Amino acid sequence: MTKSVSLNAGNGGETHQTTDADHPVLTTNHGTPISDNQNQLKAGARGPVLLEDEVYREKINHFDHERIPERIVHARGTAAHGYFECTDSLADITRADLFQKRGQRTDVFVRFSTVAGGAGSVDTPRDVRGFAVKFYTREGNWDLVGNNIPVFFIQDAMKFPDLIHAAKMEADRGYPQAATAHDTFWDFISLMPESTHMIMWAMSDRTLPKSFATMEGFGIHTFRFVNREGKSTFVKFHWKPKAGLASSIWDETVKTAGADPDYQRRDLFERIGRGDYPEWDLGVQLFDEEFANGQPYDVLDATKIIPEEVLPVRIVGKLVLDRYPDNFFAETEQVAFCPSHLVPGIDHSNDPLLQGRLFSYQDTQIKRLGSTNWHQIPVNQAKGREGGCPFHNLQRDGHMQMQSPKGRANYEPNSLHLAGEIGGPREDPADGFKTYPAEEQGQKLRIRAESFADHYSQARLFWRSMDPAEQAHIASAFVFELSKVSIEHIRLAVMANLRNVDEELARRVANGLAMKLPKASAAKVAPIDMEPSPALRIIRGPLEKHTLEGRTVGILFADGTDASELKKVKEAVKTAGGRPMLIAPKVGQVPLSDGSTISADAQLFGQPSVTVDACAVVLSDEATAKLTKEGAAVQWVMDAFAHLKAIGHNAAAKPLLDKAGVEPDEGVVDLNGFVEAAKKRYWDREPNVRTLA
Ligand code: HDE
Repeated sequence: MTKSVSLNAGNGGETHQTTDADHPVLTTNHGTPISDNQNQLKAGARGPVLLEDEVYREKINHFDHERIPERIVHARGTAAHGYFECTDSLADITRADLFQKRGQRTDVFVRFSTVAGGAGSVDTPRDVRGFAVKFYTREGNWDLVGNNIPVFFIQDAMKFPDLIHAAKMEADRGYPQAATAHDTFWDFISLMPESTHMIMWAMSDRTLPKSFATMEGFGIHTFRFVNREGKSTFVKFHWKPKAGLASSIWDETVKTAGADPDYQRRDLFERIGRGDYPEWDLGVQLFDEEFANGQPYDVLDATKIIPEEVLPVRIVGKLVLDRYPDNFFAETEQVAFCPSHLVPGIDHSNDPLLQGRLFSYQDTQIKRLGSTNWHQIPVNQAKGREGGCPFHNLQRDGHMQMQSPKGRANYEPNSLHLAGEIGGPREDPADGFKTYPAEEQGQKLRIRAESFADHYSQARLFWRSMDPAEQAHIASAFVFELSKVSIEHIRLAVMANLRNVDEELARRVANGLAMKLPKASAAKVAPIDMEPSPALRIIRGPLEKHTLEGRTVGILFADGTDASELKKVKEAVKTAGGRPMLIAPKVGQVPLSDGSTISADAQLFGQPSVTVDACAVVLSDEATAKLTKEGAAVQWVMDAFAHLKAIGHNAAAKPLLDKAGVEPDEGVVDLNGFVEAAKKRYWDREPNVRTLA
């Protein structure tokens, strides 16, 4: 029903809403049309408010209950719809529906998140990112709940509450929010040598992804594929970003948090909005028992990778995110993932971290969403076989039951169908999900396998595989984080562990802290030198991409800027696939050299250069003279230089660059060479702009 609403709804409470369009009539939750949405019901114009006002009570009551518990971890996130397309059939390896036919598409919903911060924290702390994918396959929902780092801090789920308590805000003071640089986190890490490999990743640029679209994803654990003949193959899952791997610089990410706390969710939203859909290849590492037994680590240990150079990643599909949710709460908040949600053809391994997760997620969803019926929330519903009901079973009732199943038979076996009544669904022994019948035997023990005991070889592998620029970032991150640790013995214990990773790393950290190196901690298993894996690099690694596609170029201009120069840069950026963003001291109509005016996309003070990938400065002599006295403009250029971005400028802008301390190098160019230069960061500049450990 639609009707136009009147300007002064009810008897007072003026509003300035437009009334010319047709709007649906505002009603209560129970459908009663509302005549006045501005005023409570009162006894007289200046009298007391009446308790009988159901319209007000319902509205405020619903509002009071708007918040649900935030996720205990991964509270802050954003999500998108899309599809998975099989590009290489795995029909011989798994019977999972989504991998059968080349070209076959499966709908997905993907949520990205930070781990430690609350829902209202920022997007760009140093933190692991969640990469959770719900595949709505024709044989049920499969949740691949992964991260952007292929290993984890702990080997056994028993330690998860301890890890998270140590990482989150300290119990007595309620801070720091979304940060690992504090005593309790490092205390825990220092006492858990098994966390050493993951902490190397956490201190690397991997925890500073530039955007969700430019990070890898990993299923982490070893899973099983099972084919139609019941044969099992072990599998590890990898998501490889089409936009390439790109991270931020620590100083940049800290400033981004202030400039735009929503930087990464905005980026995802805007990419999808402009049709620049984030895309990943899905790769698998497939192996058998014999391969597993031949490795110098246990494939069931989630603190270990299988280097890609040892076992190549085979690309079997692609993931495209092409639709933003209509409503953040209904979809992104209410989506609920469970690693225990499998489909025929995919099964778990005995990884004790994975096994522990199988219980935790269903448990937390019931708490968070308030009912065992959370699977009926649209974003969580199995879409099921074409034309069919999304799910059929005999589970009944519970809070917020949305279905009204027909018939008497809510038990099985039953024979009511013989009496012409509804008999209900039945199991399918031929095609239903079957657990892989792995042989198991042994005593019941609380024990860690001896094969999990090497905590340092892969941490060393990671360090030795890094580009020198990345090594400097890692050492500096340790120095920064440990500088925030106030208890000396914790710092020493961390350094004692680092000596088992690499003596030079430990020395650089000790130098950065101006502390003496302690003795190495006792390593249960002496680390070995594994062959370095260049695939682990971001900088100068196989997935680093020099491009403007998907990237934003900030163009700083002002009153009097040469109109043709401005137009030329803007067009050149567009032609190269980039997104030009015009930034000026005032956003309205900015007069240019030829008498025309143009509006800016953003104001200088609100759009610091940390928010863009490359920078152009196109100014007139007069504007430059003014802006050299404007802190925000000087800082804009100074940060662009310090964050190793390309800076293209016209001759008139040069004094601003000088004021900002910009020194000539191959990334500082005139406007003609700018677009080519803008496609990358200038890592070689870094030693000139900051002291690294
Ligand atoms: Fe999670 N994790 N986790 N986790 N996890 C949750 O489930 C848990 C682990 C991951 O966008 C919670 O719905 C345990 C590894 C992601 O909604 C909770 C253990 C990996 C998300 C939970 C782990 C992850 C979660 C909190 C140790 C990478 C966000 C809210 C055994 C493979 C999903 C929720 C989303 C969320 C438990 C370790 C990834 C409490 C017990 C390893 C991406 O159930």
